[in-house]
Amino acid sequence: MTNFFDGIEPIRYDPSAETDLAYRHYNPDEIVMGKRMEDQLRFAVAYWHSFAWEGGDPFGGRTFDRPWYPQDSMEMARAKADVAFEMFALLGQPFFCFHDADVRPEGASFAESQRNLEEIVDYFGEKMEATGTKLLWGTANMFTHRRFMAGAATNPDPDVFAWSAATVKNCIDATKKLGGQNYVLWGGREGYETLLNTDLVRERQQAGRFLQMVVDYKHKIGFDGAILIEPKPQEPSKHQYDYDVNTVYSFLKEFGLEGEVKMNIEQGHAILAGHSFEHELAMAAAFGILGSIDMNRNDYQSGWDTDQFPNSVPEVALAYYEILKAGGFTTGGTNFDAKLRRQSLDPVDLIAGHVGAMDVCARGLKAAAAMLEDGGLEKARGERYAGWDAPKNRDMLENGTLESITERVLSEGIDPEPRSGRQERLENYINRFV
Ligand code: XLS
Ligand code: NI
Ligand code: NI
Repeated sequence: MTNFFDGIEPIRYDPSAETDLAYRHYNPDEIVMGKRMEDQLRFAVAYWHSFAWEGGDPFGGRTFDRPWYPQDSMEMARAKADVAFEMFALLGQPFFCFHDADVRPEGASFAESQRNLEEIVDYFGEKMEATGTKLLWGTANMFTHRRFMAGAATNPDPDVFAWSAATVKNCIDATKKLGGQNYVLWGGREGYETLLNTDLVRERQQAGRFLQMVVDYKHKIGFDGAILIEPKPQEPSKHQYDYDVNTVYSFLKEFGLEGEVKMNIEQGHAILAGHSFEHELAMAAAFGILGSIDMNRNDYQSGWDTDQFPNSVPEVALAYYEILKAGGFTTGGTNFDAKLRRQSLDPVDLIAGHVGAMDVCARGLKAAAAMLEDGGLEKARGERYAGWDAPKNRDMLENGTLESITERVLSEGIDPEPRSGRQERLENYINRFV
């Protein structure tokens, strides 16, 4: 045991607790729509923000003071892992997620980085065995190091493409070895800053080939988790190729991968793309590619990906509504790709951030389940489209032509009668549950 979280007891479900370090809504064993709440929500801690990020922003460096800094040796990597797994246990967190660069020091060569990763993966394996914590997903950090400044798979330099392919291979191997349930690709720098120096046709081709290789490798080694792409419109690239769910879906179609790859959808990224989170979730569900979520929000005034813990029950409820409606998570879960504010220096802040977020999600999940069970929204939606149930209208959609429909409009004297969309009444309805 380290003494990092000294004085903090394991977090329990206790609605009448006096401390803020208790779950008031997250009750892992409570049944929500036929499943334990823990199995519906499938919470994960993001290793990078909680343990590797040092509190910097564009105007200032490190604010946190952690015993595993500087993060440049295997000894420190193990010290960091010790604390991480203690936090998972305190929270009762079933899952975590990591990038290679979060967990191992960068080596002097590719081979040394690879050895470092293998070593820490073995260390993780022992800890996972001992604590029961599972891996929701693994991923590669192909955006921080300067070699990736012009992209990874989409880099103009074939050597960077090669380095990236080898990196992803190692990270999929690590994920498989740890029983990871998904492998995520977020294309942080798979985009461009200026068209003046960019061949976007070529770069998209490279990204498509790269993803085909990832899928081939997954099948070759028998990794049975899902491959997920995490869309984001910009930041750090000005224009990212994986802008939003719709853009990624057409990319998957173009490269014949739509049956192979699903989405990891992040709340904050959806907003940056000019959508709501529930829009992105519903779109993915419609395409059959809803995989997992990053449940972290942004500051609505700043327009940046500020990665804050969620704290709005109504927003979260609408997201889980779409997820439950689509049948709930299978391999996916709720990852908190969230970091503390840089003034939140204390170990207890790290715990409190997660406790609050889990409670917000639990409340949202319960509200979403109640809305689905009540059926009010689906009933209203059904009524709105009921005209399409009439055989002649179904026939018009399936077999009509512009001429035959014109004929109908004239012969039946069709004259549409506008009807209320009832938005306010539906908003009031939602408010009864959240
Ligand atoms: C950054 C992304 C990143 C991915 C994992 O905006 O959200 O954290 O989730 O690479
Ligand atoms: Ni993000
Ligand atoms: Ni993310």
